[in-house]
Amino acid sequence: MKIKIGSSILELVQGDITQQDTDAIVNAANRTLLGGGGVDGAIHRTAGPELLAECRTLGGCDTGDAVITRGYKLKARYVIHTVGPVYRGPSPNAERLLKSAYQRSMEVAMAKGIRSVAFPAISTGSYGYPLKDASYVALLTIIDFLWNYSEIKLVRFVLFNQRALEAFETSLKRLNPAES
Ligand code: AR6
Repeated sequence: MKIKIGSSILELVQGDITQQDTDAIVNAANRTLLGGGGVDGAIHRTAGPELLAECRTLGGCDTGDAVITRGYKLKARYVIHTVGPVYRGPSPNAERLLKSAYQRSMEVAMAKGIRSVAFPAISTGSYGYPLKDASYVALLTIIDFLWNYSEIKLVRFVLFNQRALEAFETSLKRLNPAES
């Protein structure tokens, strides 16, 4: 599924974030930035040990913030590492922090002159954020950003399985009823 937001494209695909050829891919990291499982583990494995070496120099990242490194052996030139909230039940704070993770990632991308970014579904794996709610917050934040800033021409959500893809498709239809 693909929609236009101003002069930019927002796309939902099923796939593996490590294989994306966008200028940057986003990592669902933790505050240490020293690696982990899920997307984080897969990105570090594909990028190679130089990525961890660069991450060690950064001194961590707060929840809801984002930092950028090179992509090393990845197809993407850059990795934007962001930290989503650990989900402990519905709360305005969890929603605010998830929104912030997407927004800060886009700001960091824009500051580097990046034109295309691929995102995973931040916080929906080990951090336990329900896909239905997380997908809505993710899409609302990105759509809002793309309406306000047109420098980033492509945002691709790369969903790991059919269930995640369907959750994002349902949320996108809710946000953009003309598209079905
Ligand atoms: N490509 C795209 N999506 C993926 C991939 C992949 N290769 N692998 C998993 N997913 P998670 P979080 C999906 O746990 O919830 C790490 O240990 C997965 O199905 O990677 O933000 C970090 O170090 C899920 O929908 O990230 C942190 O400690 C989504 O990506 C913690 O996990 C996010 O799952 C962060 O947890």
